Amino acid sequence: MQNRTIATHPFDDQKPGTSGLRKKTRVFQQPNYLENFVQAIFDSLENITGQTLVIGGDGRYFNRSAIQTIIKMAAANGFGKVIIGQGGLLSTPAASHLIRKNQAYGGLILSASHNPGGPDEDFGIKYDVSNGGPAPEKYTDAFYQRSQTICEYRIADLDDVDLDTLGEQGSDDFGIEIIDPVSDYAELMQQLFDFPLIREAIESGSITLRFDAMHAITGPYAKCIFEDLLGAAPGSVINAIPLEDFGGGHPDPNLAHAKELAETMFGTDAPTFGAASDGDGDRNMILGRNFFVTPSDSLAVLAANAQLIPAFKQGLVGVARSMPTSQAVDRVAKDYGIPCYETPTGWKYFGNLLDAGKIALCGEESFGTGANHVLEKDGLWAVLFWLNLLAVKGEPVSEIVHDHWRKFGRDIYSRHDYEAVATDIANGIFDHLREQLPDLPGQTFADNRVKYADEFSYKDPIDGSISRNQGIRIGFENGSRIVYRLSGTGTVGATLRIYLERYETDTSKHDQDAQQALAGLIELAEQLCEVKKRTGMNAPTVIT
Ligand code: VG1
Ligand code: CO
Repeated sequence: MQNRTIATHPFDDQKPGTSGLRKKTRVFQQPNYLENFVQAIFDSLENITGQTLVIGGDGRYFNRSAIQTIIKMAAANGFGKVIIGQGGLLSTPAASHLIRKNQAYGGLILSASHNPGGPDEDFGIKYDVSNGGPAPEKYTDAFYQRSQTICEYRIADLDDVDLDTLGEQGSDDFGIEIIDPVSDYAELMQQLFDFPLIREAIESGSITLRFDAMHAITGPYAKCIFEDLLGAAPGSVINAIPLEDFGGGHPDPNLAHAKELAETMFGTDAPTFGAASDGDGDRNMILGRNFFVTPSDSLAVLAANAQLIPAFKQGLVGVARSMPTSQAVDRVAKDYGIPCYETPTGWKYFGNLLDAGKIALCGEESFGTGANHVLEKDGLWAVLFWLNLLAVKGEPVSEIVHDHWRKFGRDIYSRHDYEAVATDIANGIFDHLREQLPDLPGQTFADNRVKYADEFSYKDPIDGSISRNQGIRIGFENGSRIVYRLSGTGTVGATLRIYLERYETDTSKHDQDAQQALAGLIELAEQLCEVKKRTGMNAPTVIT
């Protein structure tokens, strides 16, 4: 095997965001762009010689060719072995599991998650460390630093690898193993949940199921788990074949993008349970018949009922949520007397807490839920958790959530996204908000008296690292909150996210429409940030 060293020049924009580096596919396809970033990662890691690297992606356009390049670079940089999902496919949680199971050094996951795919859409790459979790900030900072000074990369003169044939290829000093992407993951799920009980509920017809894989990575996993192992009727998994462009849609599991599923679940003769996942399989959307479960509520319901699931028989040691996620799970933690941590947005901040055994369950408002079985959020795992719960309780989804609200109150919640805002306007909005922060506490807007107004920063309780500027929070005496953040996953301009929540204990008001219930806060949020005024947009691009 001949290694070559190729001269290159830095690109100035290789700073990883909330979850890896995401750019337009054509940016990644520029000569040396992918190579530079991969070499910057390899250069930042220590002692990789002879180690194992897991590689896989969500199957989007450019996945296969990126994987061929990465394999050759891994060989030239001294890795001893690569483990690759067949066809170059691995869901993010499955990749995390494989890293852990094989005691690999780390993994490279090719995905831009819920962003659309194709030659004119998005591509992405992220690195997971040996615990199977996303590289913490100290790594991603190092990757970026290295990318700014890089002047060469190393690549081996290897033939393209046959990604489709299972088994071992390669040589004694560089092993290449193509594995079935689904089987290890499906086996893990069977250890965590009561499959016979769920199967019985599905076979008896008490649970009827529709899962929308959105032409993304979870198709083959969902077919195996729901249809083959749990006996759901063939066709229960829709849009099951991963496509390079996800069929032209956004593989983003929300009511706006998972239209087909939403129509079914809110139509006549809806199944009792519906769910969807995103491009790389780490997000989940949960629906009942005629009922949408907000991700923040889902996290709280799972936390409150965790002991009904085999994996959590002993209860939870602690929970965590990202800062903008609603405070619903805090109420459960308080009731159970367990700690609840508040972290910045992005799964990488949960890793230390999970690893240190401080928490067993965590989640984000952006349709992400997960636990300590892998160190990524896990879409199908969350769906199985709900199925297990439904099988134990024998109640409809809406009843379970209403019961929860009766006990804990409802945190009425919504997120408004303004996409593709010009960067200078977005910065202006934040400067304007920052100027107001010192004067807000004590002011009253309608029935909302401001308790605190600040910019969130987080000190990791395990390694003491500090992450600043993680979003602006305005909290009110009555428990309501408005949070403003700029997205770190977009590829065009800036995306402003406004998170709104209001706490409601009056059960007669629990069925209110969230947009109506939050109307006052929505108006106040605009008054304070002026996004509509400054951009000329008259409505959010997406409301979830
Ligand atoms: C978004 C979500 C965040 C999530 C991240 C990655 O980030 O808000 O909660 O962790 O996507 O999820 P941002 O910076 O755009 O708000 V995924 O499924 O895209 O890997
Ligand atoms: Co994702």
